[in-house]
Amino acid sequence: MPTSLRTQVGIVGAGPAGLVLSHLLHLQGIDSVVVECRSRAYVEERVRAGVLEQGTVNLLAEIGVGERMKAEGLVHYGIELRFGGRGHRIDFQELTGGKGITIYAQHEVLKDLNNARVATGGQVFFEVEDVSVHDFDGARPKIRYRKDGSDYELHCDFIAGCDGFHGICRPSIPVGVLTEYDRVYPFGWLGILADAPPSSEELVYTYHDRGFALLSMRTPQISRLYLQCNPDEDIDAWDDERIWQELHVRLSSEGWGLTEGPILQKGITGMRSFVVEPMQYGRLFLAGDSAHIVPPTGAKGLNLAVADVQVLARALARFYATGSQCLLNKYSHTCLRRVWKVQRFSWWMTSMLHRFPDEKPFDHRRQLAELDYVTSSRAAATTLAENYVGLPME
Ligand code: RFL
Ligand code: PHB
Repeated sequence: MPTSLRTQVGIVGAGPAGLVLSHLLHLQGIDSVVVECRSRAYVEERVRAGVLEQGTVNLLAEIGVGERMKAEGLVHYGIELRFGGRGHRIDFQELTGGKGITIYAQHEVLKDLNNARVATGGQVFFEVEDVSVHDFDGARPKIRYRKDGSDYELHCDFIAGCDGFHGICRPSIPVGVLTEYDRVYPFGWLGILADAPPSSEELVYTYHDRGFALLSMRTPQISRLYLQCNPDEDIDAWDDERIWQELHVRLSSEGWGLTEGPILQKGITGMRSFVVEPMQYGRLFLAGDSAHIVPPTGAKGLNLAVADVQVLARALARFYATGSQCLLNKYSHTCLRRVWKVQRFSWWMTSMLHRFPDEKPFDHRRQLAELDYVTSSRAAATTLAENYVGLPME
């Protein structure tokens, strides 16, 4: 017989969505348990996103996990778009009435969240196995899992599926309920983390004949760089010398140089756009990457995950305060309006900045015209800026 446990909200996954949700609920006096299949060390070291929208920064500060982010995060008020060997700055501050973004690694956010959950008595169970979700079409859903060789059954009022794109929550919803919208791009990103001071103060998005390249960073000492590559590229075919050589070529600009350093980590990521509708079935709510994926060109995945759980936490708080399911019933609709706008932006940035294997000379000229337009028209630059710093919540 499994050991029976009880909580109000059972959360699958301790990524940004799961941990922010758990902390938001705690602050409203709502009890939750998070179950995570990986170890705490793995989650806190996995290199992923780095760009936080102003709204994400504000939320993290409001919920009391912003201290290190405020001290160590790098605040940027613009990005550079580079093409034809020349850079063009998009000035966020001027175009959005003073807004900016903060560079602070996703795994640092997760460390801060885990520390806050531990300090406030939060229950986050790492390295659990065989997680499954049950009975969410009725009023008494359950999460079953194994931990340290023992079986558990967690009884809850609601389940939050925050278990990412490859999680088990979305596939547990009966066939025919969800509609999937999907686009897979014919390229990937080869990403490196390098022990080298960033060669530019702001992020540089480059469109080059040989493909897209991005210069980003984590700290004043550590650079994060990406190259467009084939989706099935073999990472072993890219030794450090080849990576730096390609970065030099694609990022080159007159009077500018790229500083090299030891490569600390490298990997290849596929690129896709994906949405399921609705983001809810019965008492199971999907949030973050379990419900949608964006290609990283717009730097939106983490921010969208945080936006979803803000909506969900507010809806759950209303339910526990008043018994009203009104906001819970609107959860999917509320999130999806914003999700689709962010999908559009991420698709647009991706389409504008990458070389496509099947493109015609017409497409290439059109992309260059688009870049020229975005960097020379205030109206066009404003649409990029207001999406990049983050659209309003509702
Ligand atoms: P996560 O972070 O994938 O967390 C899901 C968690 O669930 C766990 N899990 C399970 N736990 C229990 N049982 C199971 N059966 C489970 N299956 C899975 C997983 O171990 C994991 O800990 O999803 P979440 O919380 O929705 O957060 C989404 C973000 O992580 C993601 O969107 C971003 O990293 C995307 N992203 C970026 N987003 C940004 O906002 N700004 C960026 O600059 C940015 N850059 C990026 C990115 C993603 C990248 N990669 C590697 C995909 C750059 C890259 C290269
Ligand atoms: C990153 O720093 O990892 C990063 C920055 C901007 C993006 C994607 C990733 O668009």
